[in-house]
Amino acid sequence: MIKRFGVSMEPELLDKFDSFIKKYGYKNRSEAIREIIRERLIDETVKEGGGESFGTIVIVYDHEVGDINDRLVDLQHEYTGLIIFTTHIHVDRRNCIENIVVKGKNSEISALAQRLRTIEGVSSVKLLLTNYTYK
Ligand code: NI
Repeated sequence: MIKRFGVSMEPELLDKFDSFIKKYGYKNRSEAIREIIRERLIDETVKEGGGESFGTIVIVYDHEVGDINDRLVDLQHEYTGLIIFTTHIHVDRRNCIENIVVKGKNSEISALAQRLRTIEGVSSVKLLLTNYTYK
């Protein structure tokens, strides 16, 4: 069942929203609002540590900093129940990208992402979670 409700907003914001809808090919405002709400609720679920998700953690690091390769391998071996696979890209002489695909509790995925952030030489950690329990 679908319920209707009214939304009020400034005309400038609505113009920007309509441009966004057109750019990304949404059928209408309702469809776009539903997707944005779902995304936001997933973020909240992650923050609260509830639920399970498939996720991807993308890290960028300099492989010449200290013993970073050993630290990254050791850390990933602590999470063998969470990590499905990892791909490694040699970007240039020093920089590497790893794409770590995970499935498990949001709280554990967030903890792994946070630990990756604290490793010296890691310059970027992006976490994307897809909570398949949301309709
Ligand atoms: Ni590399």
